[in-house]
Amino acid sequence: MFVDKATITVKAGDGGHGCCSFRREKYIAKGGPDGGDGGGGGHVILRATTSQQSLQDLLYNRHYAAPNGPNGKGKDMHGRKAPDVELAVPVGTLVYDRGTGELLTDLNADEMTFIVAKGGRGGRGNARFLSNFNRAPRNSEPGEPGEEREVFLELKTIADAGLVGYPNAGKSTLLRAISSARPKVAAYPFTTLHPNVGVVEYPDFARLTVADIPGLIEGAHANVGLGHAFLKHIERTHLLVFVLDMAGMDGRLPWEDLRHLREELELYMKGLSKRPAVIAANKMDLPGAAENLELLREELSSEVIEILPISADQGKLGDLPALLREKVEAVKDRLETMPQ
Ligand SMILES: Nc1nc2c(ncn2[C@@H]2O[C@H](COP(=O)(O)OP(=O)(O)OP(=O)(O)O)[C@@H](O)[C@H]2O)c(=O)[nH]1
Ligand SMILES: [Mg+2]
Repeated sequence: MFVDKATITVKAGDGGHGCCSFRREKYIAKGGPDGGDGGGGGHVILRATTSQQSLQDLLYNRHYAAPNGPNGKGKDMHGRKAPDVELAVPVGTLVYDRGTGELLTDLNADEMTFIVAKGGRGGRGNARFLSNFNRAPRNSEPGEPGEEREVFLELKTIADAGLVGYPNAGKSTLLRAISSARPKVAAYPFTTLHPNVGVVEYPDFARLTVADIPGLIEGAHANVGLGHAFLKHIERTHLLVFVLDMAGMDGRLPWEDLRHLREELELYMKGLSKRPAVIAANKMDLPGAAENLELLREELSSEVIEILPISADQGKLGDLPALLREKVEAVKDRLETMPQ
């Protein structure tokens, strides 16, 4: 099951209380204060990881609490800090405070962490209050309460490139061909029901992440089909890969598909269709595809966009993997040199 939204409550551990105690030993009169400090409460921490693709694990348990810190004891024994509770979430998880609606963080990199509920500090024991004016302090502090809040998590997938196309165009077949991801492939529309992210590995160990989302159809922005709910998963990709069925197997024409896809992207989010893009002209092994490729080139003659003829299910990808890398690196370079 793919889950991209979850609401959970998190409660960090309370700090332990400081202790009030005096040293008592034979032959030592007035031994002085020796009450230890309370230990800090555990934090609740969110950790982003590429090994999770969905927020599904958070669906079955909505409450997460970290343990309280132990109280301090006599003989200057301080409580040890309580262990933290860590929740793994997919990279690209946005964290909002449910109460205020404020965006708390965007966990957009692998291994990034965020303390979502801070553990309470332990209270000081009476040994800390010893002074020249007060040789026998009887005050000690209670521990601070741990933070508690309700947070809303939303996953917006982060990948270098996103595959965009009509159902059946061969997006998942392409992802299988270029990465070790294994999304389901079948000869009917809407085979893919949720986004998949695959990692493309190059001989020099460079890696590129590619997101495959369910097929888009006309009206997707208005929630027709499955597309809309998943458009947010390509919103944060650097490069769009339009996957077109060049053989027009489902009775459509590739350039019209492209036009509709761009319209849907633009209606969903202004400017999205203007992202750097390439066209993967798929199913070139089928009759009619070669003619359509010529026509597509003519249609797009006024545009600067690369069109790569491929046959994904035969593993004939031409220069596509290299081109994806080149384009993604170019976009990233540009972003890095852009003034903030
Ligand atoms: N002949 C031919 N068939 C292909 C090619 N690529 C994909 N197919 C077939 O097209 C059908 C659809 O492929 P999928 O990869 O499931 O398509 P998709 O775009 O992921 O479809 P949805 O998940 O439904 O949006 C499958 O039967 C594939 O075997 C190709 O290059 N040539
Ligand atoms: Mg698919």
